[in-house]
Amino acid sequence: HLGIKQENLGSSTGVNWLKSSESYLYSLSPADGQLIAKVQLSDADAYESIISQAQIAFEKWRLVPAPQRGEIVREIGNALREVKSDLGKLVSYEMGKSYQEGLGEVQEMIDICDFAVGLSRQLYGLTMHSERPGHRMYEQWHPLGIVGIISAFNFPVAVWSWNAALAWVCGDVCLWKPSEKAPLSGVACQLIVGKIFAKHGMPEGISNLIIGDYKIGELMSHDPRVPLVSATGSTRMGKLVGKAVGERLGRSLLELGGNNAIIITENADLDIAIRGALFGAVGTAGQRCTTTRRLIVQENVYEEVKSRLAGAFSKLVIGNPLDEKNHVGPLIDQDAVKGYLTAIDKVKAEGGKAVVDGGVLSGEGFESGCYVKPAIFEAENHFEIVQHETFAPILYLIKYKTLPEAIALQNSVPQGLSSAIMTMNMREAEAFLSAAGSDCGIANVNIGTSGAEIGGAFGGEKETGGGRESGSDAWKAYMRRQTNTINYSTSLPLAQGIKFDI
Ligand code: UN1
Repeated sequence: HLGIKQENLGSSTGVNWLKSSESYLYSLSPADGQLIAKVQLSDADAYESIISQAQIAFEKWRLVPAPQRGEIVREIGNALREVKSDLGKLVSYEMGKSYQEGLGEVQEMIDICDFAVGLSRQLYGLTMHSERPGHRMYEQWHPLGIVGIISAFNFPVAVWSWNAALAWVCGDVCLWKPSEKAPLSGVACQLIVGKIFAKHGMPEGISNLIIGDYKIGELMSHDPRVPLVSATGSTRMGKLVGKAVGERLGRSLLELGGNNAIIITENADLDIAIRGALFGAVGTAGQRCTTTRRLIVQENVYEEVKSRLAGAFSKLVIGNPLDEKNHVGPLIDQDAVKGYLTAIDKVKAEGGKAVVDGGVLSGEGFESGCYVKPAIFEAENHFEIVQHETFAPILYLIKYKTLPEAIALQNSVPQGLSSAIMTMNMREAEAFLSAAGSDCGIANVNIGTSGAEIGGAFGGEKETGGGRESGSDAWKAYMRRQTNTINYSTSLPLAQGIKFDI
């Protein structure tokens, strides 16, 4: 139903599919281990032809009035509504998240399109009062150019759309390198949007897809023709991108690893706390950058939280993500399973105690070897493995006595993406949200760490990279600001009262 055919399994500039190298990327489903398709990898030549198409497209697209650009994004949102279940299913099959979460991911895409449509009439600049008589000052926001988007397997389509929908209404054109682990989802999206731009007679190259490995990421990062590179993925990758883009003084927008904690105080509504922690820890099989990795629990409720959570984990049904009776699907691949097993060995070696032990599932339905048991360990925050983001469903339980201690533990990791406190006590909640509270880009009260809505700015501090995508005023990263001073008087006074007469 998504129109994916043999001839469009590769890179493209809109509806024009490029034939490039004879190397392929194999898209394997972690759900059943089957090969879904092989997708043609692009090389440096294909990259060059895409960049020239994108440059030509930008010349035209930047002059289309922003509300008209918004109208096209509205149609993209409507097209996504039509294919929600098919695209949700493809995402679920290709990367292994539950079908419900696949649908949720497509809903995020629809939501950001709606947001972008409204934004297309609200790309506001300020006006200022000039200190000089007969002068007017204002600022305006202009399109930036080609936006490079590097996305990760865990949200293979939504994170691209957060960037692309905003970039398009801002008048930019996009060059998207989807995750090597989910290229088909990328192809499906390019087919959906390519047709809509073509229907409006817009040039090829407003939406570009480039299927490739890290070398394509390197080309983009070093390329001054790409003024903004927005990258989502590991801290290791983000440091490389940030360094390369920084060297040419380009802009990067980085959304990297998280090590997100929920503080559960003795004043928490434990029903909500347990449910929030459960979905936070095992949703997307622990492969969200917002996944709850640490639970910092007050000592008076620690034992109760521990036993209730263990009870909840025992009810989790693990299996094929397309079967809606299952709560938890597979990890993305065998490497991820290795990472999960290594983390479990490490936490045990450092003195962690299993509350719910892990393990790899085998037998019927688990042939891909990617299904693992969500696990809980009692641990200490300073353990090396606890400081590290393992992209798997492993939850660390940490005990605390006082709230300042809990906040210090929450902040004592290199990452700073998402955080939450579970409490019915207003003083505790406000202390957590204060300047001396959570140091993360996202701080919640009485909800978990994951599942952010698109209306807020999304991203985090420290090793999370500092970028903000999606809602609020994140659009400003996709435009260049210009300050304009206009003299409508008959003289030429200088600013700061400087006299310069001859
Ligand atoms: C990610 O894991 O990279 O807040 C994005 C959430 C989702 C997005 C996660 N809305 O969990």
